[in-house]
Amino acid sequence: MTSALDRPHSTDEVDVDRLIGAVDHDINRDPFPVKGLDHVVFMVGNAKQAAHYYSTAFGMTCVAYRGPEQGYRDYAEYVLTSGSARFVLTGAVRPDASGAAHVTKHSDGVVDIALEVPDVDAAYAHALAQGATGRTEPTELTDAHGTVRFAAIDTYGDTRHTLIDRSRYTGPFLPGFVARGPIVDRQPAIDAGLQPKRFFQAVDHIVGNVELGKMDDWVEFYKRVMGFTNMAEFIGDDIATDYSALMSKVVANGTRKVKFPLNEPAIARKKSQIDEYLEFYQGPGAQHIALATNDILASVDAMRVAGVEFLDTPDSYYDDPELRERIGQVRVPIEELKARKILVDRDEDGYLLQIFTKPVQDRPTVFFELIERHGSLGFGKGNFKALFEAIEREQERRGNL
Ligand code: TYF
Ligand code: FE
Repeated sequence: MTSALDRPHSTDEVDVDRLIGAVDHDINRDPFPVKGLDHVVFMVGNAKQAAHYYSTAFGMTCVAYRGPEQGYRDYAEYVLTSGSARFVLTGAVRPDASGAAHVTKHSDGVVDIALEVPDVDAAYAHALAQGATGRTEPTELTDAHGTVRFAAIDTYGDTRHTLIDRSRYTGPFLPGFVARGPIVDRQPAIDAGLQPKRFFQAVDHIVGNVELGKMDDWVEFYKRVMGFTNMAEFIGDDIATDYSALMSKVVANGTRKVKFPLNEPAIARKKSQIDEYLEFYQGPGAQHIALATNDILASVDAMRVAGVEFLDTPDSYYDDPELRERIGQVRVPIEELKARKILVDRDEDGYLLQIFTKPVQDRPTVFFELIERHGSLGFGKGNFKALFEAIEREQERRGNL
């Protein structure tokens, strides 16, 4: 359907910084310099099957592994990448490993949002001096590929931020991990033009859900501990009570490579989707991970073929003359977006295309977003109404509204 379209290709030469809306900024002047997102760790019930899912349905490539075979007796861990995005899928091998209790309580979820920093000791000391709770003291691991230094601090719920310096390391992930090849061979599908080489090239932002009344505390946490600043986009009282049933503010580091929207439930006419999350996740946690792509049409097509379910958007969204007026010219005809239920928003800096998956586990908790930015540094404010109506239709189907 889209072969004749103006389609970007060659994902190898993609400018990842542009895809995620990064801006010029010297991190060396920051109180807490952050180079970018290093990796995201998911604690899952069955890492072997999760690694297969993220390989087939998200087009990721397994690059490293550690488990009982390496003498790591409690867990099996698979490292998958897609461009600069790196996911670690961790599954307990023994019932007394703490990860098993984590899965019992939360089901599959994000345990660690790891940040790459130039100086682990300085970052950890600064964080603790600003009131953060230390989880792991600075630690060094060395093998034939070099040295990695890391520490970790607590954030919302049972989530942590590992702070890692891998500038002196050339191995596949961390000491202890062995290189491992892809789990599925996607090459024939790529060669046949059925799949893009990568479905996404980077993590754009990770959203945290926190309890009622706690959003501003967590905004202050990221400002104080990490020197992050507020981005303009937020969902305030007005939007919350009318249709979103949530409040949201965004904090980001100086380069905008690391962006953390923070949501709390709002008292509205309907049960908040954030309350539904907090109930099923048994507390605060990561709600959605937005994945940056340079070809959202190809990514959505490939993911749908692989069985990923996306939120529905009614045709009326696309047929509204006000939308066409607001959006103006984008790189594809609106009909191509309508066919895939992709949302579009424009602000003073440019436009963005975005779409949301349904939750990716049985509990209505973690989901993903695909985002294709064209200048816009926003989060789709113009889509909030259509998006939250779609989420509420799903809540209703689950009997949680
Ligand atoms: O990250 C964001 O802010 C957008 C919008 O529950 C959004 O993706 C905000 C809250 C939410 C779902 C999406
Ligand atoms: Fe988002």
